[in-house]
Amino acid sequence: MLTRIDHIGIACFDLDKTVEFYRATYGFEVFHSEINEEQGVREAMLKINETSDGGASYLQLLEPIREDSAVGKWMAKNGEGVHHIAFGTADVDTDSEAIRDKGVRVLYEQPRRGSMDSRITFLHPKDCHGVLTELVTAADPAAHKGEEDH
Ligand code: CMX
Ligand code: CO
Repeated sequence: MLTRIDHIGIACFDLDKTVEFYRATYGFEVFHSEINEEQGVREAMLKINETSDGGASYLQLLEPIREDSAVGKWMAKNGEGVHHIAFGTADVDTDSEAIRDKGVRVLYEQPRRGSMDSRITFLHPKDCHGVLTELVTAADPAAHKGEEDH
């Protein structure tokens, strides 16, 4: 069951400047940052609020580290902006299979590693009314108390 908005993924040209904008304008601080080589991004997670399912909602700021990455390709066409939304679930495997059975293209055969050791998959935007949609199962939240990996 999808129980929260886990994050909104926002593509940016300069992660440090964008982090500073969110800090100076809204007071949001970086909760976690990392480089995800497989996804081709440098990213910062800004925690906005805890949620009633024991998880949290974040903004995920994304700077591409390769032009041919998903975010790099998207930015070449669209510039900066909202790239995807992500719903949180306790069981990404079951939920993504159920959604696949409804005829929506799930992009990965098996969920892959996402931010903070979460497990993630994506639904094709063309099957979701133009919205690239991610499903996320968080790792044990106690394992990531706002540390910086990189
Ligand atoms: N939102 C909405 N539509 C999108 C989109 C997005 N983020 N990305 C691509 N599209 C649309 C394109 O506009 C294009 O539409 P048209 O044919 O009408 O022009 C169509 O989808 C195909 O796009 P493309 O530019 O040819 O790109 P690809 O098909 O090579 O890749 C996708 C699209 C969704 C398969 C790819 O971006 C992907 O695999 N995404 C999942 C991984 C990802 O996004 N990782 C980064 C985030 C990591 C994280 O969240 O942790
Ligand atoms: Co994401």
